[in-house]
Parts: sequence; C-alpha cells; structure tokens
Amino acid sequence: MIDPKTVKNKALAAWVEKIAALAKPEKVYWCDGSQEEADALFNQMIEKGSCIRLNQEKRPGCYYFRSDPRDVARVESRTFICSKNKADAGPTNNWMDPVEMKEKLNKLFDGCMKGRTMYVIPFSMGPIGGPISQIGVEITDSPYVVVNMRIMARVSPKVLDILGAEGRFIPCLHSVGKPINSPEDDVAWPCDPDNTYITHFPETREIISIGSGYGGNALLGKKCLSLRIASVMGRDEGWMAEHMLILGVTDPSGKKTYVTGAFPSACGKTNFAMLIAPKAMQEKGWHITCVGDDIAWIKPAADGKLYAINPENGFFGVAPGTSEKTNPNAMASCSKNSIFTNVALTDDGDVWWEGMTEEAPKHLIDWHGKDWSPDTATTPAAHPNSRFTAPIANCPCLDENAEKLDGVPISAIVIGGRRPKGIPLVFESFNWTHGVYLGAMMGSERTAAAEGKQGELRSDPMAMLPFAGYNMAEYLGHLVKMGKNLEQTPRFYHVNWFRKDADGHFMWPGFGANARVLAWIVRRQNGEAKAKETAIGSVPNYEDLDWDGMEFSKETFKELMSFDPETVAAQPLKEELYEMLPRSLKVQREALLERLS
Ligand code: O2Y
Ligand code: MN
Repeated sequence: MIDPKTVKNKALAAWVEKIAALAKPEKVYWCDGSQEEADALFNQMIEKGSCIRLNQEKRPGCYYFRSDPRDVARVESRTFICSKNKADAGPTNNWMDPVEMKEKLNKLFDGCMKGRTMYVIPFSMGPIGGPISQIGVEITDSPYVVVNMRIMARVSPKVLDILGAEGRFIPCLHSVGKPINSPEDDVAWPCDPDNTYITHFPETREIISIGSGYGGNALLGKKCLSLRIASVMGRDEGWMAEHMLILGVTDPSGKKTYVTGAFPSACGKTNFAMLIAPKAMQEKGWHITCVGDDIAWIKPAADGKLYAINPENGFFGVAPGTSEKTNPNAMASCSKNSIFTNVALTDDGDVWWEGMTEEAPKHLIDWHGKDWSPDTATTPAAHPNSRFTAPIANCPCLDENAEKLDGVPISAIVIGGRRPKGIPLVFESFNWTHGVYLGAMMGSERTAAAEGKQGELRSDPMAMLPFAGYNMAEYLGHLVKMGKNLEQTPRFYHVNWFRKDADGHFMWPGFGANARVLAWIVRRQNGEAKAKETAIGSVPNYEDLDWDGMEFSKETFKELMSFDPETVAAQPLKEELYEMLPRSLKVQREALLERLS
C-alpha cells in the first residue's frame, strides 16, 4: 500500500479527498500494484464468494470471475462525450452538456461507495517515464478493477514519483454504483445497469464511469483514456491515438519492419497481432513479433517518421474461438497469472470456452454458474464476450522493442474488416490521403455477437467509431494533416480475410496464410515486391506472393483479387458525417468514381 502521507501531488491528494467526501467509502486505500497487494485482494474476493482460485497446477496465479448477466460488455448507448459544444462530439457520438452530466453524476456518486473500500490506482499507460506515455489515476470501488488494471496498465508507486508535486494526471473516476446499505447489497458482482454512464470530458481530460464493473466500461486506462481522451490529446498535440495492433516482421535478410493494423471488433485483431508465419516461410527467415493487440499511440519523431507505442501492459482478449490452433501465443499468454471472466469452469478447476477444443468437456459450470453439458445445452457455456486478462510479458512472441520508450518506427498501416463480397484480399493505397480515405470508408459485416442486423455492413471509420473522443470528421481530417508533416508516410493496405464464394465458403484460409500477405506488404515497403495499379489501388500479381507450402490456384487468386465497382463505390458513412469530411477526402472519392468509370 502507498502511504497517502507520501503523496506530493497536491492536485491528486485534493481530488482523492473530494471524491472520498462525496462517495463516502468505508475506507480509502492507495494501491502500489505489488504481488502481495493483488494476493490479498484475490483472497478477500474469494472469501466473499466473488472470485474462484483456479487449479494452481494447471493455471498458476490464475483466478476466475462471473459477472452479473446484465453487465457483460461495453455499452455504447450509455457512453458519452461531454464536450462544451455538441458539434465537437460530432454526429457519431452520444453527447450531453458537461455541466448537466456532472450534475447527474454528482447525484449518482453521492454516497455510492458506502460500505466499500475506495481504491486509488496510480498508473502509467506506456512505459513509466516514457516520452509518449501518460499518467492516469483511477479511483474505483471495485477490487476486480484493481486486479485487472494491475495487468492492463503499469501500476506502481514510481508513477507518483514521475508525477511529482506539479505533474498532470488524467483523473479516471469509477464506481459500480451500488452502495452497501445492508448485507443483502454485498453481492458478488455489483452493478447498476439502469444508471450506467461512461462519460468523457475532453476539454478537462476527465473520465467518469458509474454503474458497470465490466471491461471497457470500468478499466478506464483502456478505451476511455487510451482512445477517447488520448485521441483528443493527439489532435491538440499533433499525434495519433489509434485502435490498432502493432507487430514486427523480420524478413529473411534480418531486417525488422513494424506494421500497425486497424480492424473493427470480431475481425481477429488479437490473432493477427500474434500471427505465426507458415513453416515454409519460417524456414526462409520470416518471423513475426507482437508489440500490442489493440491500441497504438503514434507520434512523428525528429527523423520525419512515425513511431508507435502500445500503451497497454496486457491483453483483454475475447476467449471464445481462441485455441492452440487459432492462436497458440494467446493461449500461452493466459496460461499463468491471468484473470478469466465469464468463461466456463471445468470439473478440475480449469477454464473452457467454445472453440478452445473441438469437443466440449462432458460437464462444465457455465458462465451463469449452472451445470452445463454439451448433450443438453441450449446456450453457450462461456459468454460470447467472455475474456482473459493476461500480462503481455507472458506472450511468447513479444517483440524485443515492445518496451522501447520512444516506440517502434511504423512502415505500413493495415486496415480491414469483414467484407464477404466485392472487396479483394489486399490492395495498397496510392498515397497517405488515399489511405485515410480507405480508412474512412472502412466497414465490417455485423456478426451474431454485435448489436444490429446480422450480415449488415457497419460503417466503422478506422475502427474508431466507438472510440473517437471528438467529431469523427475532424478526427479523419487530423489523420490527413498528420501525413503532411512527415518525411516518410507509411502506405495503407486494405485487407479482407473474409471474402466468401458463391456457396458462402471463405475463399482465403486466414490465420497463418495472412503472413503471406503481410510479407508482400513488407517487401513493398522495402521496394522489393511488384504490384499492378488498378482503379482502387495497387495489387499483387499471383507471382508476387510467396506460395511455398500452400496450394492456391491462380484462378481462385484472380477471383479473390477481383473487385466489384459498385461495392467499392458505395459510401457507407452517415450522410451528415460525409458532408463534414475535409475536402481532400471528398476529392479522393471523386477521383475513385472517375477511375471506376
Ligand atoms: O466488452 C468490453 O468491455 C471489452 S471491448 C474490447 C476489449 C479488448 C479489445 N478491444 C475491445 C473492443 O471493443 O474493441
Ligand atoms: Mn479493441
């Protein structure tokens, strides 16, 4: 525990005092992020019945939680950008006046922590003390949040040393929203779905969240700070906060090229971030390493190039579909010192989820805590959004420069979505602005897990629709501007692993095969691979991809690389948003229509 008397930052001490006076917790505890602290919290939660220690032989240091069934995912409908002017939040964000929202929140926070401990978590997003890193302090009344934040961010007293007496921090205030007024209130997973608000105040760089204890709603360093607030900071300070993975590719000459990738949810972003090259490519010297699987902070450096860090320190990965076949690196990452939420429990105290093994165990306890058997089940054993929280240090393919304070140099930006029809496997942008245009037009087919009509194309510019902390059109304009000041702009590569044939079968095997596309991208950036110019961008010829160890006919490749002009020309953005786009992006669209005609 950090002794509050040692806290030098007056603004921080005053904020903590003010919140304690409002929320009226039983006590205040300053977290130091130590193992002993985490052990004590897990023990307390086990005693209370809200946590289960997993079989320590099979999963050392691992714990299991079940949430309230009403609190299982991010809630976009209750996520607000409270800028002074509504226009600054733009047409794709929920907005509320900051004064009005604060009034509402003040009422909800009054006494909301009664009977609970208020934890104060000093954390760094990015390596502690790094020039791109940011300091946040989360106040929460959820011990589950504390143990998860300890994995996802850097929680340490060193953060307070860096902060010093005058340093600025991003205040992140969180409560589950249900005080303990009587013993019945002391439930395993407290939450208040009817009064849930995930709110961001971009001008004052504040985050206030109440009513949910789950993931992106409660671990405020992740989506709230690292994307919504950081995107505003990036706009104001000339950098980019992106919903992107970062990976490194070592080619046969030994040269390392770093690539970022923006994909909407349910497009296999974590799998791509931890990709393993096919054996034949590995034998030639291709090797892929992971820097991050979800968020990239990207800054221009003095050499005129873009450098990126992963602000996170862990993975908050979707469990279902993750297996030794689809992502052995993710499986190894959550093999120890990890937290599992809403997956199923096996009889020997381990975890299981749909897709982990071909056959389900004969008996499980499902995510509701009920007996489950594959013979009688009508619902999945694990929730579709069940998660593992795993330390990044566990990842076997972690890049050697993942902790580099200045980040890694970015050579290419991969973007994509689920596009069953009309969009080729890969095409390269002509230039930076064309790349941003492709990013603006990004979309993905809705899967069963997403809200809305299944199969419908959901527009998701740069996969940032739920995460831009300001007007989406202005955000896209900021990306255009970012390219102008660079000496070397990475090219954008639009990929589509999800094209289907007339019979509805995927045309591309995905997973390891994606490394063949990645290798072409890297060789293009290094001036070593050919491409053919088309109306939509530059594309590889059949011969330009490495097919060693893979059967894939020239005819199927031709079909996979073809494009449907109507699909390409479709404009998925809300008309109101399209109208607000910077002129340079509208010019890109006009030029595309011209080329297509
Ligand atoms: O449902 C949640 O609370 C988590 S959402 C999430 C988690 C990890 C990485 N990405 C996402 C996302 O929604 O993009
Ligand atoms: Mn994400």
